[in-house]
Amino acid sequence: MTGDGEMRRTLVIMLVGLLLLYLAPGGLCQGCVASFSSGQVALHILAQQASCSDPRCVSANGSTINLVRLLEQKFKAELQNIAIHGNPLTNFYQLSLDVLALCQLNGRLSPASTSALLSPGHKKYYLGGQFSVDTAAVAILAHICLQTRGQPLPPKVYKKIRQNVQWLVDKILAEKRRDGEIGNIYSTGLAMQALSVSSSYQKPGAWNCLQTLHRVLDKIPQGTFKNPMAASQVLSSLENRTYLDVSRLNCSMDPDNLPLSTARPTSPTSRLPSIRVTYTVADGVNNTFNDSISVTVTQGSIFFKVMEVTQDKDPSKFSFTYTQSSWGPYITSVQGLQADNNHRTYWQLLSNGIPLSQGAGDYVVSNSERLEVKFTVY
Ligand code: B12
Repeated sequence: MTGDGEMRRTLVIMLVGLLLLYLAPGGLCQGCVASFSSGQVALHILAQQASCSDPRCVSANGSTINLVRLLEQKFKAELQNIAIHGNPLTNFYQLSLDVLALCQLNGRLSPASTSALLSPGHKKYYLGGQFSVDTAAVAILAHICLQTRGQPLPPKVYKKIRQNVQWLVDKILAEKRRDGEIGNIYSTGLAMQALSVSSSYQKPGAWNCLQTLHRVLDKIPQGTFKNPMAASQVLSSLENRTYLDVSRLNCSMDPDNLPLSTARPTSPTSRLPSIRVTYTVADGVNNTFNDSISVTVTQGSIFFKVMEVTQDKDPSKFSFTYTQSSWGPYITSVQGLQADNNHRTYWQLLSNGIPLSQGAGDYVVSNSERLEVKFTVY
């Protein structure tokens, strides 16, 4: 296969997952697109571009949508929200995705204000006191795009972009662990992309790419990337590609067939033993409640199952709501107490007091485990 063909195939696979997650069976519907967050529009644009469809001309219920124009509007709304409330409508991960997509598609974007927007800042790059490697990684890709898209930058802006990238690279490198992971295993793929396009900002030997690669490869057989979003975010770095390659495709090449695999039939499982776990729901912000229960579930059950079982047992204490997101079920309320982006509150998942690095739909619980969902400020 040609280099371009190969590159395209990788990008299509990595982004088509995202696309499929969002696309309604008959294509995009105009109402749905309008309700997308800015980052969702940005991901759509990258996915369309990676599959050689024009994001400026996407068919939706008989008419066409210009996703780049739409993203410009959504991005403007994010900036307005920051000006009024001090917070974006979403988060800085999505703002970085927005800049990345607008930059790649030559959308309207001021490099001067963008470099100020993505400059170092605690509220931007920290979630719950923890540096967000994922956010920093996408921000680096966005900055490198601005630097390399061929439009001359005023010296002051150029300098600001360099300073931002240097800070982000140093911060990411500080999150490198002995085993090669950067942040946690789910941020490692994005961090690899970012570090691979910013080598001129790193001292020689500052990052051992091969060690990180081996760490990721070792985790694949353990099912660590079974979640389609986790797979899509790690895949490009395994192929030595980055999201910046999306705009470097040669779409006049003959399209390669997409090797979409069909789901393997699962073999029937024999009766599994039961395990016992304790489950606590707590308001960690205003301390209005703290309720625990001990329940039995089948071995191999996910966190979400425990939540359902306890809800059935005692809905007054353990009722909850969730929304379906690209990563699976996202817990939005427990005992009627709603997470609220404007107040930076969310329902945090913990096991034996330690925050989980997977969601309720993926995390498999073990016998005697102390599970908790805790209302927390990030
Ligand atoms: C911002 C963010 C958050 C914010 C979301 C609110 C906000 N201000 O936007 C906060 C801090 C609240 C958060 C919470 C959690 N997060 Co988070 N989050 C992210 C981050 C950095 C960006 C998400 C985003 O905007 N994506 C772009 C938009 C376009 O996609 P989207 O699907 O529409 O985004 C929404 C959902 O992803 C949802 N969301 C955010 N995190 C998670 C986690 C899970 C498991 C689910 C189902 C949904 C979800 O919120 C997004 C905004 O509305 C990602 C990083 C990444 N690599 O993706 C991590 C990430 C998705 N989160 C992760 C985790 C583990 C969690 C928690 C489970 C942590 C915990 N121990 O409690 C909780 C979710 C618990 C719950 N209530 O169900 C992991 C998921 C890994 C995995 N294999 O499942 C990631 C990849 C970070 C990481 N490297 O570990 N998160």
